[in-house]
Amino acid sequence: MILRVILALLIAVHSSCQEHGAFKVFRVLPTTNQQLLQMIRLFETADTDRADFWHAPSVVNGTVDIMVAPEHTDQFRQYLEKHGYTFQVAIDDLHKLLIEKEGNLSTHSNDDAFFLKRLHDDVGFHSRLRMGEYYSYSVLSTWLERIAENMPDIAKLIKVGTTIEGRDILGLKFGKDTPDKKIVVIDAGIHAREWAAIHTASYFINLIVNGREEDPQIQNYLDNIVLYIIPVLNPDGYEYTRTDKTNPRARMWRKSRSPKACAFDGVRNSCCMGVDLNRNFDFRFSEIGASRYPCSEIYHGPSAFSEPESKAYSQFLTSLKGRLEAYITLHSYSQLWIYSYSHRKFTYAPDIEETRRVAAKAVQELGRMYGTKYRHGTGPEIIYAFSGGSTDWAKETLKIKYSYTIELRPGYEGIIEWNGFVLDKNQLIPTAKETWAGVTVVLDEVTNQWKSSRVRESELSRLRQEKCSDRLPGCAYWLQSSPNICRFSQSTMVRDCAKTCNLCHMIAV
Ligand code: 0X9
Ligand code: ZN
Repeated sequence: MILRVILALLIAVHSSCQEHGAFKVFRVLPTTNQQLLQMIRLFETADTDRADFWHAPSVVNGTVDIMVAPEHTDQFRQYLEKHGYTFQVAIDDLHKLLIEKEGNLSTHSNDDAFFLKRLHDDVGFHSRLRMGEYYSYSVLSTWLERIAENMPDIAKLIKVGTTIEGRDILGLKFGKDTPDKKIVVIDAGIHAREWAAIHTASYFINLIVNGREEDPQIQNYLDNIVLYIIPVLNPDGYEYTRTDKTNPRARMWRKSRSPKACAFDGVRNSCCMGVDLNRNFDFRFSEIGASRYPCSEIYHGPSAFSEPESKAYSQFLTSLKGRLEAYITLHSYSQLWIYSYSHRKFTYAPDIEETRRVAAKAVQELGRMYGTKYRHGTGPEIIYAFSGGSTDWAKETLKIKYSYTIELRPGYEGIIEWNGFVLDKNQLIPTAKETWAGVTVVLDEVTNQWKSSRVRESELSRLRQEKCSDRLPGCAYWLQSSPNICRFSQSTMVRDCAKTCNLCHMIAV
């Protein structure tokens, strides 16, 4: 019933209004359970073109941010009033705000040709990209390529896969790979409009490449772990958000750019492009917090891993199985450090205590820098439930120890100077810096655990060596007359001639 009312309302709104006024962002506060359920229903069924949820409904008295197109704002306001919602207009004219905050980004200083030339010509500086700016995917890709070409000792270019529009999903692999080292993967930009996350991942790359000589901590990571950074997982979507940067419809695109799919929503057949890639992973696919309607911004796609981007990424992560110790995916916004599982409250992996301990420490470190307040917890406990996300899939399938989703600035508690996805440019570098401070907690854990396991290993083998002796007196003679005996009869020789055969390490101490 509620669903039909909402649909009828949206259709009436659509047909009776013309393009006028401004895109607005409403901040709604569901104060009753019924209002919350109504908001959740709207979230799961609404056509992005009309009501685009920036911050999804979670709990009673928890804020919901909704971008509404100009032709629907009056009716949406009436709808909220009619149902007794508490609300305010958080952004009155999004188009104007985008011109103010991001409009100048298309000037010469960010021009592709200019930057590509600079990356080619500027000997010695090919690795340096000015931070605090947004770049096209082609500039970012060329930058990654230049780094790999010029610093083969520390970075290798990796290709995760190819998008539906044919772009390469690129990343860098840092640190010398040896089979015993642990691996950490960091990505960003699975959601196209979350530019602050893409900037943050780029900042990490810049920091490692250009800051490693002054920073022993970075050198320590390069020596002891293998770190992959993939700054834009959804480059088609990202490029789409850049096609018309001050037009909210383009700039606020979230999904991939897969071809149109259609579904009958009870009233009409609607067809739209794109899949929410963070609903397309094979973890309780389509169960909760995801939509089967292609026009929804949380459309999960026709089946798990139906999309080339998520499929390729899952294969890439799977290829690291066994050594992949931490996986961190950067999103915006809400200032949250989230761990598994997302589909149901109080549902955890067996190592939840450790997961929580490191998250708490990371949030504390992050906050130490500028006082930014983060909360940590599982999705349904601190934000909302959903399924089909990358970190849950990674946690369950690959048994990764530390699997985290980080929602960067801004939070959603204040409204002064709050612009949602349009993060003020002067907040970009501080956001990246504080996030790095949090991420280093995870990197330190992985590095230190690996180091101490190596110390333990060498200590054990010393002990074994000390305590190890031959059980039988004829060992030396047997080895002399049959030089391969230790290898060919290994189990017997471990038992009887461990010392002579140099097999002490195989004896449990
Ligand atoms: O909904 C998502 O895919 C993510 N949030 S975002 O606003 N960036 O779209 C992740 C949500 C975090 N996890 C849970 N809610 N469980
Ligand atoms: Zn996101």
